[in-house]
Amino acid sequence: MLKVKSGWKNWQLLTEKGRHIWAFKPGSKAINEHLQNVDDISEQEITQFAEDFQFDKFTNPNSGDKVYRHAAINAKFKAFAGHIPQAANPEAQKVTDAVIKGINYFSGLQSDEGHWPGDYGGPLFLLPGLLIASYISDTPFPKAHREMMKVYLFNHQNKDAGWGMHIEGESTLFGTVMQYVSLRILGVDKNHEQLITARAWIKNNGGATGIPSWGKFYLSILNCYDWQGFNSLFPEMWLFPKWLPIHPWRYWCHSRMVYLPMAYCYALRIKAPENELVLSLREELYNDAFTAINWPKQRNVVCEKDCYTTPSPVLKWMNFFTNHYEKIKWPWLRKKATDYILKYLNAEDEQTEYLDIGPVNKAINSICIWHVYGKDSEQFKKHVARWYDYLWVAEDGMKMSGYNGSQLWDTAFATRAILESDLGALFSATLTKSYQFIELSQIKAEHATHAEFFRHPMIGSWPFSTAEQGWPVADCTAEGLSATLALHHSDLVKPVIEEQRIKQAAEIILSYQNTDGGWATYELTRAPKWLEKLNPSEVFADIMIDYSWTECTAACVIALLELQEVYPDFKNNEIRKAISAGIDFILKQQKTDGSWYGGWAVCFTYATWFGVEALSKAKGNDYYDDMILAGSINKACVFLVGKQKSDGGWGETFESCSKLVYSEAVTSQVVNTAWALLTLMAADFADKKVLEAGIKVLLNRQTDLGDWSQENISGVFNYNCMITYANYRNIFPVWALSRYYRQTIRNYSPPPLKKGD
Ligand code: LAN
Repeated sequence: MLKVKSGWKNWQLLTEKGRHIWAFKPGSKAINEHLQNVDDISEQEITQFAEDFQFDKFTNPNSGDKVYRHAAINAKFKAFAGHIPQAANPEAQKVTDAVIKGINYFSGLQSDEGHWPGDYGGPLFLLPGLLIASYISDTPFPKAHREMMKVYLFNHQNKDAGWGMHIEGESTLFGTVMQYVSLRILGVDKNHEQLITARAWIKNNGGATGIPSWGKFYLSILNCYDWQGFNSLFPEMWLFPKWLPIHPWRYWCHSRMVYLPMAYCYALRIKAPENELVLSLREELYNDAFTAINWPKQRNVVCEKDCYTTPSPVLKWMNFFTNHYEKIKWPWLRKKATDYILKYLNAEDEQTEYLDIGPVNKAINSICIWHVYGKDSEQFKKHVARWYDYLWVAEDGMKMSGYNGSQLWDTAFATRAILESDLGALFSATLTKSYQFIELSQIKAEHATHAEFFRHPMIGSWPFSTAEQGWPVADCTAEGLSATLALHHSDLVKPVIEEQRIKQAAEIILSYQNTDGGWATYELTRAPKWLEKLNPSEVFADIMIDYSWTECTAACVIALLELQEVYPDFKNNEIRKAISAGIDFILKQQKTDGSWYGGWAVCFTYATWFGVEALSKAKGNDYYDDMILAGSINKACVFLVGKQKSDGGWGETFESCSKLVYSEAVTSQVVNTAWALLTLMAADFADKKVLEAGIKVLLNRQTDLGDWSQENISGVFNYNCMITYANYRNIFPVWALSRYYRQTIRNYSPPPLKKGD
């Protein structure tokens, strides 16, 4: 058994319908009761944290989700006791055993309600926002949490004493100042060794005046930066006529929902009261005296190390006008704008049970709601209760997740991975639970205010995390549907998602298709591409509108193809057209070297897998010219074979995402290897030696229990920020091995199963 360190044991994950929160020594199991938590940590336990949560960033900045996994495995793990099929030769037996071991281990991590909780950290600018919300509202986290957050922040300091924008990134001013301020909020003395060196980093890089705009925003809230040094967010734009292409209802929902509360804070110039910490930070963060800084001049100053997207001349020109408008603004118009924004904030809170669409607006909405209704208001209390949904404990400490989890997404992938071969039938109990969770997560009702606040229709859709968070996503709907169809097809579960709900999901997918033939993330593309010229973030690219993506498109095409197999008469013409247009889009995205760029995971191996999976599934079915499909698939294979490393695996670094060129990792990575293998097998790649060499990497890296080690970070958003998908290291190797088993070994039919086995 895995040894659970004593400091880790005090942390327990409580889950309920996909909701998960980490609790320090929970007396009772109920989440809501536990949230009344008390500060019950002893000095001895704090010292224990320091010993038990050691982590070496310089060996690997990615934690392995060991706290959750060790506890889950100790509680639930049983070596596989079922019938192990005998293969024809030892090599084939190894693969068979690895698939069974891999699924068996992963089943041990499944929660009682059927999903796979996991670390979804990575970005380093999230926890600081939440800490600033807790600080300004004077609502501190329990001491045990605060201690664990410190552990995390200290653990991720780079060798040069700064912090990156994400755990693998080189130091940036944004990362460094935000972690520095967080540690100070958490009570760390400015003379702490790690803060002295961090301060030197900040000062050597020009001081906090050069922090990117989101940092300027947070520091202004904290009263450690002057609002005058912040470009106007022009709250009145919410009163524009809706037909204008620049009306914010047309923005990508994440930008819309972040700039909304930011505009509110800006309009009211919300800031913490001056106190000892604030005054001290003003001295600690700048090269000049705070009062001597010419703030308006700092608006566009951004440290070179941070700048990813240079502000366009159009944006500068717009800022010039909006900044001037601040001097002459009409109070009644401003009031009208902020009233509208507040109404919208309340609607977002209510529609998501106060989870909000993501970690950034979660923190900023909390600040607005605290400011408007006060600390004792019901609304604010509801916000605070949901702060915990975003916190995660791993061996590197307590972090803020990039979402309230990746529950549905991981469950859908895991289900399909397990069902890839007959061996999945040996795990019908796991699949029954996955099915329950998938069923639970499908969205069944519309909010009363959905149209008023520009939400895409959602009945029948699936979200990325949980139904209560409830923002539908196009490709999550596709994955939810594919997993459901695979489960129904397997005959291992009793179908409770009826035909009508399957068709609703298909209709939602159709409703999401853009005129370019592709699918975007949460909504249709609502404005032209030139709106990107107004991207004010400096640190992210392509955030202004919801773009069509290869991965999202492929997932939707695949789900529709699978639907056609089962319900050929349902909207046949419409679906066929949608599929063909989707394929067109995918083909257009292919690069001349045969690869596809991945926008949501690292990187070319990911999107190439999606592209090829969709095209090969469509082949031979009259949806498209098969010669063209074959040509494209072939090019993709040539690309992948060219990238195979000498050990037989594949490996990319996150720089593939930010630099847009394939960046080879020093060692091969099991997740990239699995994607490449899945692609080649989907393409029926002829040279089996290539496959065998890749499969060997997966086999050799599997641990005795059936896990794989955490390697490089796998996820990304907006090109420049990376995000952890802790379950990918299990899902994709299992999937690839299962496919290999199915294609090359399958000489075995599982014994008839009792359902619920
Ligand atoms: C996600 C996570 C899931 C991801 C996929 C489903 C994998 C993708 O195919 C579509 C886009 C989506 C839904 C996605 C979009 C951007 C998110 C929400 C995230 C990467 C998780 C966190 C990120 C969010 C924007 C983080 C907050 C940062 C801001 C810049 C607002």
